Amino acid sequence: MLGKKKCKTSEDKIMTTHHYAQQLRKWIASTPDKTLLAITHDRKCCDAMGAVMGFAYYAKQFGKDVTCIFARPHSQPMSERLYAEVIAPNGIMVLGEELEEKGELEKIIAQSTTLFALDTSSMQNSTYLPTILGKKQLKLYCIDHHEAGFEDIAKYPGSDIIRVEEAQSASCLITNLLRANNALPNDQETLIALYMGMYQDTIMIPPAHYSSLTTDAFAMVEARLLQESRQYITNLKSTPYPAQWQQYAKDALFYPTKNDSIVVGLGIIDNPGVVAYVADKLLAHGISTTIVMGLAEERVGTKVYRDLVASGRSNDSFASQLPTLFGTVFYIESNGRIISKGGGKITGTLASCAANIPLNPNIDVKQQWLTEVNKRKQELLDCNIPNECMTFYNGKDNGKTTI
Ligand SMILES: [Mn+2]
Repeated sequence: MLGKKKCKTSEDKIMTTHHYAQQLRKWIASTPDKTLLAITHDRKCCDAMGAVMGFAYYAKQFGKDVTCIFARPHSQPMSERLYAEVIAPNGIMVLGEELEEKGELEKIIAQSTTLFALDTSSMQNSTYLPTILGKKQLKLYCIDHHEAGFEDIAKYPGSDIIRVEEAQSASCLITNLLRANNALPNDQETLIALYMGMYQDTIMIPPAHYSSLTTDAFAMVEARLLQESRQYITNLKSTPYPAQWQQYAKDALFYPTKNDSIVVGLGIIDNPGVVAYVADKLLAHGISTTIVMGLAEERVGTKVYRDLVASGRSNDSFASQLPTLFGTVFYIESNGRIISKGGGKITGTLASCAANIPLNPNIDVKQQWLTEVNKRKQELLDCNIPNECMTFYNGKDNGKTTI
C-alpha cells in the first residue's frame, strides 16, 4: 500500500502529500451525500477533534456539512475542555450513545452512502465503525496516522485509505493535505483544534523527534493563530487534572523504588483518562516501562459501560516489544475468534500503547475486575517484562496489594 511507503527525500514527501491531497479532494467531490458521515475512535482526543474540524472546514468548500459520531463520553480534562468550549457549540461531533437513545442513528445511516474514518483505521477501537458498517454497506474512506492494526479497515471491501504514519497526528496530516490543496483555514476554531490535536499527540515526543510534516504543520497553524487564540491555547494546555488523579499516581509510585518496570492495576475508576495519566506520571518519575490497568465504569444516560482500560509506556529496550505485547495480551474472545483490543506506536525511543476491553454489562464489578486483571497479569508475566513489580488496588474500598 502507498501509505506504508517510506519517503526518502523531501521531494518524495511533497509528491506523496500532493497525491493524497488530490485523493482527498476527489473523495469529497465525488460523494453524493450533502452531509458527510464521519467517525473517529472512541473517546474523543484533541487529535480526533482537530482532524474532524480540519476535515469539516475543507468539506464546507464543497458545500457539504459533516456529522462525526464518537463513542463514550470521557477523555482527558484538556480534551474535555476543548470539546466543551470549541467543538460542541458547532454541533459537528455527536455522541453515538445519545443518537441511539433518541433513535436517530438509523436515520443518519440510511441517508448516507459514504463513511469517513478520521484518526482511526481500526475496527477494534471505534465502537460505531463496526456498528454502522453492520447496518449498511457504505463506501469507506479513512485518514489516519496509526499503523495498520489487527482489525484494519483496509480489510473492509471498497475501502480506501490515506495513511501517513510519519505525520505523527491526524491533525498534522490534515493540515498538510489542506496546504497542498491551497485550503489552509484562517478560521480560529479550526486552527485551535488542529494545533491542540498536534500538541496532544506529540506531548511526550521531544521536538528533536518531530517529523518534518509535524514541524511544517505546527509552523503553518501557528502563523495563522491570532493573539487571543494563542492565549486561549496557553490556557488550555494548563488545564488541571482532578486532584484525585494525583493520588492514583502517588499510590502507584509508592511500591516501585528499585524496579525499572512496573505493572499497576488501579481498581475501579469513573474516567478512563486516569489510566493514561498515571502511565505518563510514572514515566516522568523515571520508571522506564509501565503498564497501567483500570476498570472504567462510565454512565451515559441510563446506560453503564464497563471496560478494562490499559495504557503502556516504555522508553527503554523493551519499547520495541510493547505495541505487540498490547496487541497480544489485551483481547476478547468472540465466536471462537481472538480479537485484539490493544496496540500502540513507537516514536523515537518512546512506545505509547493503549487497550480497551469491553466487559459484560451484567456483572459483579469487583469480581470481574479481579478475574480479568489476574488473567492479564498472568499473560504479562508469561511475556517476561523485565524486573517487574506488580501493584494492584482492589477497587474503591482501598484494599491494596502488591503481587
Ligand atoms: Mn491521533
